[in-house]
Amino acid sequence: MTLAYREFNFDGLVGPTHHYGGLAEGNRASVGHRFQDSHPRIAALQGLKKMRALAGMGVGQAILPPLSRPRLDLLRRAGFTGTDQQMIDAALLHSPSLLSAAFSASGMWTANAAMFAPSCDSRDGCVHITPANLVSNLHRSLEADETADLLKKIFPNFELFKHHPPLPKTVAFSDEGAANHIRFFGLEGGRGMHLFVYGREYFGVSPVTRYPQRQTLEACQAVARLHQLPEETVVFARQSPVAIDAGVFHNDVISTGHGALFLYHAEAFADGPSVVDRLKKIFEETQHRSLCAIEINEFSLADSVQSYFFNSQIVTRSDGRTVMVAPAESEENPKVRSVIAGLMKGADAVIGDVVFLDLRESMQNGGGPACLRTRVVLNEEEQRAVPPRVFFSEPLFDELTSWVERYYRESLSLSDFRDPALLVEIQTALDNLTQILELGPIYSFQK
Ligand code: SUG
Repeated sequence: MTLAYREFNFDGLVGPTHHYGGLAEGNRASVGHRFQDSHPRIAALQGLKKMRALAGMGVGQAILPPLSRPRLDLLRRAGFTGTDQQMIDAALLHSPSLLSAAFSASGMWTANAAMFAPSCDSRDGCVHITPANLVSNLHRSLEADETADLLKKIFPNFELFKHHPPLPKTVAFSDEGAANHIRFFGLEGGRGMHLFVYGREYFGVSPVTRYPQRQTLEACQAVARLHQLPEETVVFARQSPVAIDAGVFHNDVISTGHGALFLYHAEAFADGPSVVDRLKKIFEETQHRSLCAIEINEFSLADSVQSYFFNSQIVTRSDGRTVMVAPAESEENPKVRSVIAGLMKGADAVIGDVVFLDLRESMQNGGGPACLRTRVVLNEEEQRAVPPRVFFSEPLFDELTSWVERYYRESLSLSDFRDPALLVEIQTALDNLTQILELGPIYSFQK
């Protein structure tokens, strides 16, 4: 008997310190917007509107609160001394990027928060959760332990949810979470199959790239083992080094999947044809139907990175149609727009409808629609074990919108981090948020 399973998008609520630090090497948007003014209020509202659009389609939608920032412990551990104010002033002067890292709101891209395996996939019938260690970037590495604690609050029944610690924090296990993972399935609630994508092999020879290869094969293998995924349901694939050097820092910038649909760029993988053959074969063997794998070669890697086409969310709307939720940048690129039109054409159209969303504040840091969410497949019992207020509703949307409008600044630049009023605003806002979400104290300053 198959239990009723449902996929939820857990979106990261954009935090009040959203800014452009230029912190992520190899992520063109991040580097290109370094130290430009950001707009945290608009950023958070854009994210909330996306959640509302998805929920309005009948898609499972939930929220993960932002992590607490600033992390002044980073400054102290890096040798700055004195009061908080003195450390911030000195860091702004001597190491603005370190200051930016301490204030980074990068936890908003929850596709990188963790990898999840649904209970219908794992051998022990539990949901498995491994927070990403994110060791490739200083600002993101700060997220791992906080995310691990947060996920224990959101998925608190340890019989149902198996929380693994982040993988050992070393380059050998460099792990960026679900951004390099796609779960395919033939039947909702049935056992799915898994594509894990890596850039580098720690114990093997890897091609040299100019930009960092953020995910290792060893990390992918460890997660597949920890999550008790049967070997016959797993494929590991190497990202193309050419793609990495074109700014494809995660696989979700160059391929995507939903159910039995797989869209991938012709230059996504080091050995594309063999990856696709393996996926098709395993899909057929495990799901007893064929994978609809569509290679996109009508636009370049550069167009992929500029438009974030592959970072669209593909979802099933309540009327049964497959909908692509794409960033506005995809509509603005004529080649990409025409590919989308092609996917929607004819009797065998794989996309039934497209919705373009303005997520520019996040996009300017390299975070599109799919980066802002992590997919969690839960059965009814598991859903009941999650604090109910984190599930999206219209009243929650209204409350969070007023909350953002009340506490978030219209714009932020790095020098604003010197303002002592900002720290008070952030703590008051986050404290208030935990009340709205009825989560109890989750931040260290509340304990
Ligand atoms: O890790 N940007 C993030 C964007 C993450 C996108 N996620 C997915 N593709 N799933 C990153 O590169 C920029 C922060 C700054 O520069 O201020 C940043 O961390």
